[in-house]
Amino acid sequence: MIDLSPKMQDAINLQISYESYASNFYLALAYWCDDQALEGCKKFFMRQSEEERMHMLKLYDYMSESGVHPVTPAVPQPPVTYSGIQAAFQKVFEQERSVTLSIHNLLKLAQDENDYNTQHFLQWYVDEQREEEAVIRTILDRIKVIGEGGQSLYYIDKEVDKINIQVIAAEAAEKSK
Ligand code: OFO
Repeated sequence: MIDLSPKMQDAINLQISYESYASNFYLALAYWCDDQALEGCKKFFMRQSEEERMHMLKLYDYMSESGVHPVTPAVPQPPVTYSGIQAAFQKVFEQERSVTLSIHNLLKLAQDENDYNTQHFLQWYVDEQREEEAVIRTILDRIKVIGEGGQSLYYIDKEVDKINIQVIAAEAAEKSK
């Protein structure tokens, strides 16, 4: 049984709400892409939405293992529309940066409390955030190179689809280790 302080329980519950929001944020974005006929981007965000849900569920399980009942959060409304695909990915980058910050704050709390189990548990999230930010940076760089006018949306969508396939392959390789 893991011993979680009341402060740590609250902080993990807050992180549950962030992961839950992230899952809905990506779901809404996937269907904005659907409206724009951006199939590759839609697939990318649908997978990301599933991943965020899995991140949330990992936190539920961690709380539950420690004998604490996790709180299922009310989730704020994510954005419904964007001015363009570059603005959408820029928003994604900001979203991921804010989650990275909250994971780092959680880790700092675990260190301050000498909670070694939670420090170890959170390392997975630290790595995950680093990888997610790197993927989004790559996409933003490619959008800058391709440009956003005329037929470039078609090429951006193809690039994002390609990157999505690479992410899925990398995850499968990681799981088979
Ligand atoms: Fe939960 O991985 Fe990003 O936000």
